Amino acid sequence: MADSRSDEINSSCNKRRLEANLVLENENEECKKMKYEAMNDFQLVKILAEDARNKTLILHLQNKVEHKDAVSILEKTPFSNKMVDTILSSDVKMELQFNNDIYSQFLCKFPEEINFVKNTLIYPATEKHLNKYSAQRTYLVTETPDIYQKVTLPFIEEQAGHLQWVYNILEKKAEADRIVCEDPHPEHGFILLPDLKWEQTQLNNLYVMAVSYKHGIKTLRDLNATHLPLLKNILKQGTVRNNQMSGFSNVLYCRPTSILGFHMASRGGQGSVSREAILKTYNVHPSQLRVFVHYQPSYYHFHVHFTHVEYDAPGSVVGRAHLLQDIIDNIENFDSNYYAKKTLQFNISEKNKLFSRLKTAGIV
Ligand code: GTA
Repeated sequence: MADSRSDEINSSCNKRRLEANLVLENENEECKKMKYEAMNDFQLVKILAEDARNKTLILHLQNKVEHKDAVSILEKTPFSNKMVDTILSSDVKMELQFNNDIYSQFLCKFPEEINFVKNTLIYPATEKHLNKYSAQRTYLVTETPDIYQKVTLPFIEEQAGHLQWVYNILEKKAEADRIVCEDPHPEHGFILLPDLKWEQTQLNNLYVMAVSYKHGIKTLRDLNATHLPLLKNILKQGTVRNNQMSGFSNVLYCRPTSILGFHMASRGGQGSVSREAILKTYNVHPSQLRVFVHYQPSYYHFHVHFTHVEYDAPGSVVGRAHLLQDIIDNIENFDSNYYAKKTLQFNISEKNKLFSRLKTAGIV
C-alpha cells in the first residue's frame, strides 16, 4: 500500500520535474500562451555566468521566431535519498578518470530519471534581468537614512512596474495550485508558497516565501510598530502537532501542498501561521528554518524568505539577509522607527541601476 502511494507520488513528482519551471513576468495565466516549447526554440546570445560550486549556468538567449531576449537559469538538482537504489543499480556505467593508491575518480552516467536540471526561464527578459544575472563585481554600500531619502528612495519609487508576478500570486492568477497556506486578512495576511528558486524535490534546500497582502511596504526601511502584527503573524512559532504526513523525512514526496494550505486558510478563518504551515506541510521544524527579509530586495513589495537552515541559500548572507525575529525585536524593544533611523549596509552588484545612482552621488 505504502509502495503504491510512493510510486504514485513519485510519478507525479517526476512529471512535475519534467515540466520546465517557466516564468512569464508581466503576464497572467490567461496570457500564458507558450511562445516556446523546447530549448531549441532559442539561440544563445551569451553565457552570462557559470558557477562550478553551485552547479549553475546562466544563459542569455533569444527566441528564434520573436527575436526577444530570454534568461535561462540552469541548475543541477540536488541528490535525494530516493535515488540511492538507482545509483547502486548495475545500469550505471563508471568511467575511470584516475586511480592513485586507494583513491579513484570516476565519471558516471546516471539514468535520466535521476538526472534533472532545473531551468528557470524568464521570457521576455528585460535589460534589468540581463544585468542582474550577469557575472559582475559586488560592492558593500553604507546607506545612512539621509542617503536612503536622497538616493535610494527616489530609485525605488521608479521601480513600481516590476511587480506583476506578485499581484498574480495575490490575485490567484498564477501559482494558485502551489499555495501552502493563506491568511486573507488585508493588513496582516499573506500567501505562503514555494519560491521560484526551489524545485521541490528535496527538503534540505527548502525555499518558501510569504508574500504580504498589504501593499506599500517597499522594504525593511518602511517597517515600524504598526507592522508588528503582520511580522509576528508571518513568523509565528509553529506548535508541534501530530503530523498527518509522518512518512515525510528528507525527501518531499508530496504534493498537494496547496490543497492542505487552502483548507488551513478557509477552515478556521483565523489566519494561518507560516512556520506551523511549513511544519505541517513539509515536516520541517520551526527551529530548522531561517526566516529573513532582504535589504535591498529585488522586488519592492513586502515578502519574507523561509529557507532550510542547512541550506546555503542565495541571498542568505550578511549584507543581504535580516532575520525576521531580529527585525521584530528591534522594532518592539528598541525603537518603533528603528529601520527608518538605522544606517544599513548592503551588497550591490555593479550592473544594478541603484549602484549607478549611488556612484553618481559619490556614495560608492
Ligand atoms: N514563487 O514568479 C515567481 C517569482 N519571482 C519572479 C521571484 N520569486 C518568485 N517566486 C515565485 N514566483 O526569492 C522569488 C525569488 C526571490 C523572491 C524575491 O521572489 O526567487 P528578493 O526581492 O529579496 O530578491 O526576493 P532576491 O532574493 O534577490 O531574488 P533574486 O534576485 O531573484 O535572486 C538572488 C540571487 O539568487 C540571484 O542573483 C541568483 O544568483 C540566485 N538565483 C535567482 N534565481 C535563481 C534560480 N531560479 N535558481 C538558482 N539561483 C537563483
